[in-house]
Amino acid sequence: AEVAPGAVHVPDWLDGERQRALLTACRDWARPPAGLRTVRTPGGGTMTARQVCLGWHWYPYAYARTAVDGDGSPVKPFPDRLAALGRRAVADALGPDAVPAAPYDIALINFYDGDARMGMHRDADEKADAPVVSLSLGDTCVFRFGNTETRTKPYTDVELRSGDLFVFGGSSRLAYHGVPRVRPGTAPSWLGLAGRLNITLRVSGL
Ligand code: MD5
Ligand code: FE
Repeated sequence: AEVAPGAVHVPDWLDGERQRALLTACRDWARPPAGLRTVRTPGGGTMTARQVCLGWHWYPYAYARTAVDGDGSPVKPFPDRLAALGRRAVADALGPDAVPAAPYDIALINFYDGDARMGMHRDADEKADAPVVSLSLGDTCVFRFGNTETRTKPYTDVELRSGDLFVFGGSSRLAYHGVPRVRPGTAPSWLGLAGRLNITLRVSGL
């Protein structure tokens, strides 16, 4: 379903086997060194979703090659199979002509427990305008897709469930968005995940 120009939601894009395989890989990537961390914001706050990065390490508001706000270790490599997954996601959601020439080279993996949230923000730290690919695992969340001008209305709330794909391209690439709530206990029982996990694939342009 196209929520806005270039913003396409594809429910149930990942089958159960792929969801389980991705979850296993995410648990592995979350281990030290350069593993899961709490992100501290410049104002002295902390993000409630914890994060691990592959390829490039994101910190507010830039990218580095080491976990500069974690243990300082080199960031884990970005696997080729995630680049292939990113291309396939864009082709399925937006069509083959929308697949970027530059390879996907960043994964940001956010872990949400039952009361984690993500405030309204824009993703503007990449130097490329390639579509962002978002994959959800575990608990359902309310995803708030906003506008390019303000953090406030108008916005559209969409429920993202385990296995869903969302691609943000075109004029939606720089829209404000956030996760106002997670619905605890809604993950499929066969997945074995308490909480929600979101993987975004990005082109750094770096
Ligand atoms: C999440 N993550 O569910 C979301 C999914 C983040 C983040 O927001 O920055 O890690 S990615 C949503 C996204 C990316 C780029 C553009 C737009 C949404 N958008 O225009 O709405 O953890
Ligand atoms: Fe974002």
